[in-house]
Amino acid sequence: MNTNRTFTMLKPDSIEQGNMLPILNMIENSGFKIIALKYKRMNRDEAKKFYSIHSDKPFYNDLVSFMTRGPIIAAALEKENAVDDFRSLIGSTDPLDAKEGTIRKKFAKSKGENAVHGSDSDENAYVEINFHFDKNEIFS
Ligand code: IDP
Ligand code: MG
Repeated sequence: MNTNRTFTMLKPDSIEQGNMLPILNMIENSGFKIIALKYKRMNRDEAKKFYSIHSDKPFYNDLVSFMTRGPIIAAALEKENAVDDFRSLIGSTDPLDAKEGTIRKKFAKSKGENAVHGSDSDENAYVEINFHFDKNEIFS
């Protein structure tokens, strides 16, 4: 298991509000190397599969609709301690709880539309990177 990688998505709200480049800047300025990058729109099946762990949650349908309403940026990131450091950079799920200086504090409008995704474990980072990227699309 590679512990130096994580996966992120800039969610549709970030793209709609013109925050794509400021967020990518924050990510690079925090020491993450972008080793794969894709601008794409997920279809409903992809979004349902990506978030299948939440399929029993009350917000699942809204989450799938939100994540498919427009394009996202998907990226694989490399840095020592990538998963934990990236979770620190993005802040709490609910921007009201997110610390000053975090991406969600700065850009997220609500707990649902919260600007970015970040993997929660090395295992999930591996699964999520492979969900969105072929091996030959990763430049490490
Ligand atoms: P995380 O993105 O901080 O890891 P998770 O609990 O894994 O948070 O939830 C995945 C995503 O589902 C969140 O980023 C958010 O978009 C959405 N979500 C989580 N909890 C709620 C909620 O209580 N209401 C609405 N949307 C939620
Ligand atoms: Mg999560």
